[in-house]
Amino acid sequence: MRNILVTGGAGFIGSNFIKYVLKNFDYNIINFDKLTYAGNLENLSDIETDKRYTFIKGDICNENQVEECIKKYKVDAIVNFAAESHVDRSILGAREFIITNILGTQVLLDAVKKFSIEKFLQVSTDEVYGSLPEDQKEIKFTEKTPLDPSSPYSASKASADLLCIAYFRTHKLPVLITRCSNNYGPYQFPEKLIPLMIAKALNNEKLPVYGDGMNIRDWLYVEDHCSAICKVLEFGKFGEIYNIGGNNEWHNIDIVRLILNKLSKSEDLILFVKDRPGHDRRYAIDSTKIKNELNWEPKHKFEDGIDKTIKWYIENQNWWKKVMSGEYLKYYELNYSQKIV
Ligand code: NAD
Ligand code: TDX
Repeated sequence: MRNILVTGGAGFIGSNFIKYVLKNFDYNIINFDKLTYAGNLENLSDIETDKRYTFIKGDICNENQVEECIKKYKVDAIVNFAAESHVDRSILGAREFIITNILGTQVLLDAVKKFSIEKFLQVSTDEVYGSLPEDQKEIKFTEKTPLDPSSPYSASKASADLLCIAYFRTHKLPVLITRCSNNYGPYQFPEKLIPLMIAKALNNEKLPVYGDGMNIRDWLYVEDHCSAICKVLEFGKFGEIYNIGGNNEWHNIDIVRLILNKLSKSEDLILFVKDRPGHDRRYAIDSTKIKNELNWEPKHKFEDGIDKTIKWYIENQNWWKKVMSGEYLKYYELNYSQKIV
């Protein structure tokens, strides 16, 4: 394995992954990204001149573009990050989610088959499992938990996972699937909880908390997700699913209070708004399998990761101020104007 095609590498996790791989491995990386609102080449400006890195603007739904890229760069493995990734946007309109997340994955799987690619890793999510009971802390998602997605986003990701497994069984494709919990860290688009709350607090604007703020998410620092993907890519068994999590459950409201506290801002900035429809109450990942079989563990403690993340958003205000404009403002108005009660 020498040449790795990373789809969606200009987004949050993909760009962190590319930097992690260039730092720790000797692979050539081809970043294939459509550059939607979430794709930003600035995320990669510090490595864009690395000889092992190439950027191609392309759409995973476009068979010709995908095939040309695979032929030209003699691709050995594919890691698929490319997706529409925001639950609230999937509630406002599901079509792009179905097209990119499902059809795009099918195009990639067919290309894996046609060009006998050595490995295909599908970056999936814990959201495919639906919601956990909040009062039974011993219950977590395992790889055997049935799929039960609640949003159009998670339904599209679950569909893509099923396609991957079907191609493994039917065509014997070298497929690997990872399902990770909520990531946080530098370069996360400020539509997601942690960067949105940091940006709002720094701007002294209201912080919109959905429902009662008691929903639970299991937070993992993005670099730990990247190291887990590398483990699975190197040592994972084809046809297998690997859950990845931080063993780090937080109520949303406590995350919001923590951010305000660290920025020395008043809790009066919190604004409870109407709940997200179909809002999953609790996510929690059981990572026993990846720990035992692939010897992976997260390295970052939440207290350190959140400090690093807040520091990054303080020091990179130009980055997030630029992306919180134009199309984003229209989305923000559409999503949040319906939620103010
Ligand atoms: P993101 O929205 O920040 O980035 C998505 C990237 O995909 C962008 O660069 C975008 O331009 C690109 N893209 C979108 N449609 C494309 C297409 N048709 N062709 C090529 N490129 C396209 O997303 P993220 O948060 O970095 O998530 C990356 C992946 O990880 C997604 O598959 C997501 O489901 C999964 N995931 C995310 C999290 C999380 O907490 N963010 C957790 C678990 C899994
Ligand atoms: O303004 C907000 N207010 C709020 O209370 C936003 C944007 C979110 N929330 C809540 C909803 C969730 O309970 O915070 C929690 C986290 O929300 P998001 O950041 O939108 O993440 P989530 O819906 O949990 O999904 C994320 O994790 C799994 C990623 O966006 C997905 O791509 C990934 O698959």
